[in-house]
Amino acid sequence: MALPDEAAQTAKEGATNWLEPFWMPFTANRQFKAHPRLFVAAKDMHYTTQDGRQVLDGTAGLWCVNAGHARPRIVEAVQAQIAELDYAPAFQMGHPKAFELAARLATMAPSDLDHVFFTNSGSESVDTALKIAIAYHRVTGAGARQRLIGRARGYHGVGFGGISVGGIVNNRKFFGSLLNGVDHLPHTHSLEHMAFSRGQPEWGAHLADVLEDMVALHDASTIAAVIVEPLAGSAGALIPPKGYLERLRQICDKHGILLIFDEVITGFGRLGDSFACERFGVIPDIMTVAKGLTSGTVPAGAVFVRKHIYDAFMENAGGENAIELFHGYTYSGHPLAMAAGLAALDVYAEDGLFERAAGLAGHWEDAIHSLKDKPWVIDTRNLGLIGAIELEPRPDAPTARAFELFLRCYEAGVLVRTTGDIIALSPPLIISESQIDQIVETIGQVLDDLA
Ligand code: PXG
Repeated sequence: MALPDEAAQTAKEGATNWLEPFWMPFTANRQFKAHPRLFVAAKDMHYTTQDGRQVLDGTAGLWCVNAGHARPRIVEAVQAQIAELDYAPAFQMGHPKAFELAARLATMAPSDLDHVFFTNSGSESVDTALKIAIAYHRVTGAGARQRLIGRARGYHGVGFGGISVGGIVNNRKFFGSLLNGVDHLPHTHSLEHMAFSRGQPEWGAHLADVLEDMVALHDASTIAAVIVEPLAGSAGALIPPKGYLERLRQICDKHGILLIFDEVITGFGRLGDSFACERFGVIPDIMTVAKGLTSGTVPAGAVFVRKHIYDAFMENAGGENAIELFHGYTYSGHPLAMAAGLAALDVYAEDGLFERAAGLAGHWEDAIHSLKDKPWVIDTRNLGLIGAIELEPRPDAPTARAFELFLRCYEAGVLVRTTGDIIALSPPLIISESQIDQIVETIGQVLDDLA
């Protein structure tokens, strides 16, 4: 691939490959650098590749560009913000847009999830939520509650807290002993019991009862919180069984355990409501978001807490000048992120994008399940504007078949995401029915001649 002029000027003397210095995240670096795939522009539903091709975005970037690419309102808000107030100190000082966005988010979230702590990513949101949960018990006199419970196949980002409660083996096994005192619930996915379910599977609510076994083993007085994704995204779109989240909520209530929903993927309309907790009618004590908060435009995340949690910190911290929570980031509530977040919420509301996602869900479901009888397909599943197609792995090479499909779809002009042998789809909420059909037809054609 030709070296762009600018990169040529800055490339190190003698560098054989200008792509070499960037150590890419969660990427097969050697494969990529031998066969680069570069996007140079994006607008609405499409990326433009470096060689000038249009690629339909079937994944909203990485599950984040919910409003579609380069929406003028968001672009202009960020441009204006950097000229007006580029940065303001985040500790002991503030700027109006952080308060304004927190207030809008609090109004948008159900129940009394009405206080918002800003971060810069989903990983930071998760580690913040775990720390708030443990500290909450300490400030309310239950400091022995330190144990955290996650779930197998859970993804909660890449901080040490997040990988400790997470349950994706490759994300954990290289990184030492992780946090102490963490247990994992079983995941809820079973091809035997739920293959080809439309929407929420009927089977699996009883798996929440394993939490009772953990309480019996450790005693509730040692357990701070349970964290789950309402719908597990990264593991390949594992849809929660009917009644499962309700049961988790009941058991947590019974034992004074905080329930954390990680809504980094499910927040901001992905399932047709503002948040998954609203859709499922199950309210967590703490909720993490990122991605769609700014429609992917500026890195940002947030943690919502219910009123009693915030109040506990305010009431137990000592005198008025005492800091209530020793936690925060240089860029908590960064002006560019706040401007982007406010503009994204405007676009979501004005274009009715959450309702649009809900309205498209039926067509999306039919489209995803139309791939049921294609070669190698062992499951199709969906909820809201999330879909997954699970492939039979090649016996000698797990993940290879799905990766090849990903490459071929990209060549055919459609961006999909694969995890293991699962194709995960999550388009921007502005997608049209014919674009949904294009995604599914492309995948179908690729499957037809995939070995
Ligand atoms: N929690 C959840 C539920 C996530 O999905 C994170 C936390 C971490 O967010 P940050 O912003 O730190 O990356 C995530 C991120 C994929 C994929 O294709 C998923 C994520 C990120 C990148 C790729 O499955 N989820």
